[in-house]
Amino acid sequence: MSAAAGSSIALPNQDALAASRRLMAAFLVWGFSALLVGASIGPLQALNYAGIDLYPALRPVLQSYYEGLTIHGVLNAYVFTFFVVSGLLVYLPARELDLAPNMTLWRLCFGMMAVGTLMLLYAMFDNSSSVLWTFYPPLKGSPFFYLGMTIVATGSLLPLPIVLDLRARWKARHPGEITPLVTYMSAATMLMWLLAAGGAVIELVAQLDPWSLGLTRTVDPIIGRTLFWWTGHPIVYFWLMPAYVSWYGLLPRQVGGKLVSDPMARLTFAMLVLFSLPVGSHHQFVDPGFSQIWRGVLTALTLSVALPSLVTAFTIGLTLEYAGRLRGGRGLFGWFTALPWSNPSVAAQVLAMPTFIFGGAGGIVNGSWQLDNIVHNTTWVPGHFHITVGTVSAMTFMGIALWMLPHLTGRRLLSRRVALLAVWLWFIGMSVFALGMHWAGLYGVPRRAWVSFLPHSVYDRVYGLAHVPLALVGVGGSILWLATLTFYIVFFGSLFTGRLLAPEPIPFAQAFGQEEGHAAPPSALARVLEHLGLLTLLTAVVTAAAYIPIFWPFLHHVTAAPGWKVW
Ligand code: HAS
Ligand code: CU
Repeated sequence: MSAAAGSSIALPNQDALAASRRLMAAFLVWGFSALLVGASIGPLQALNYAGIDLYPALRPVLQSYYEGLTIHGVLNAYVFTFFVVSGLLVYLPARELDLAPNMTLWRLCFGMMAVGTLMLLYAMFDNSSSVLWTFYPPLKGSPFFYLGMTIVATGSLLPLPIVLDLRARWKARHPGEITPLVTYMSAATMLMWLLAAGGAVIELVAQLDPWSLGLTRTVDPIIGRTLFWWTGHPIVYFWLMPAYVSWYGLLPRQVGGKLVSDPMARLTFAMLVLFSLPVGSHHQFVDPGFSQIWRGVLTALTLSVALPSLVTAFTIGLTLEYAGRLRGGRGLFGWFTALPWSNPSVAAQVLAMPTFIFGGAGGIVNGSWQLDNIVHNTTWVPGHFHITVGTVSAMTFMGIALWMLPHLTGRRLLSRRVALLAVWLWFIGMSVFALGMHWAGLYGVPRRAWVSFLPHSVYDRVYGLAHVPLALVGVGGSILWLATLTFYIVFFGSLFTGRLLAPEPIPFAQAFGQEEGHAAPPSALARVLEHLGLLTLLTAVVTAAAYIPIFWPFLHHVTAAPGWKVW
């Protein structure tokens, strides 16, 4: 039951509810369809590292490893996540507050991202834009790629005014109360994204769009990269925070317990807003133009961004333990095995957690300047992000889809067993794959390399030492292919099943101290953290303080590079 239930706010009428359910379903289906295409290409890349080159068999659909990798990265990292997040961060707050969202803006968001996606698909599948997900200049793709990316990125900002409007309308009727938790977390995520998206939008509008259209002849690569990472680091929290919305705001009820601390959830989100922004250049430890002092500062700042996730590990860990003990779990780990593992939505989200412990530890290695010199640009880095975005975000979004599809469509899930099989296969496949990628990275195997294109004798000579980890990569990728297949049988199959007898509710969680239907008296911490506007302003100031010294010398020594097409 929502925190606002029982209050004087009128429910949106049935037509409005049905319309918002339909649009949310459209966001889910588009997002997951993008993941289907993106994820289907993944095993080819895994087999590439295992020395098996399947690309020649795929012409003319895919010309090269690099084309496939670009489609994989763009569809999974941008299109899948943006659609799912832009749906969830409007739908969940609107339902929590029992208010109708601004449907015009929400439809515009969907429409812009859909048009942008079609442009990206066109530019990628005609092999004009194999510039990978980071689209670093001076690699030069077609205008459709950059314009499509600009439209998708701009569209992804539209949930911000919608959620702020919902919050303002709710606050007008509840003077003095603090924002209900899911809405708070959604608004914080979107405010973070507003500040974060600035870098890529400036890069696209000021540099890459005019350059690809032929209006300018050259481009400055280091300014482009720095603008990219201003967005490219915090974007990972635009993938993570919506997963945390589910872990804090929904999962506690799904496991049959309560969230142990509402203020800790708010603190986590406030810290994520503040700490995500100034650290983007930790992706540039080996780029020229950064002083030693800056590299040291970036290392320290990066360690701070791990703090909110450490808080999450303890808060969610305790929340799960509480639920497990309520369910009769005993002993050191009995609570863990007592969780409702037969619920595939729960299994998907909880399995992502132990994986993320390793993802987080690897992140701390990456964030340490000296250690990053060992792993940078090796397969270690994609190993890291497959057990972060590829598990925490992807598995949590899958877990959400598994209760949300029945909730939205009124139809039952095709099969809980097949769904369970899918999430376990995803977990096992991703773990094996990531183990191999990290391990191979320590042998210096480069990321983003079409190694299987080499003659076998050369491949064996150069990568022979790493053959065990590279075989694991191939095996993990193949298991992931099975996981994808089984998940999509359930996902699409569930759109055509029989009707549910009773509607599937949204599992909004209660926190300790809250009674069903009544908001808790807010803690002092929650009251302080309620000032999201001030937090955003502070973050903007800190971000400017971090980036002005970085950009200043670059703007005074501009490099004019012509475009390259190397594929
Ligand atoms: Fe990262 C590179 C640093 C987190 C994604 N990262 C990447 C790239 C991506 C990415 C996509 O500093 C590659 C970009 C590219 O193409 O070049 N990352 C970090 C740090 C963190 C971190 C410090 N990354 C993420 C998340 C991502 C993500 C989250 C996606 C969603 N990353 C880096 C750095 C690089 C980098 C450098 C550049 C490397 C290079 O050389 O290029 C931190 O936020 C991590 C904090 C996380 C934790 C873990 C907490 C654990 C939790 C689970 C709890 C478990 C429970 C269960 C409750 C401290 C919350 C318990 C029960 C049991 C019984 C087990
Ligand atoms: Cu980063």
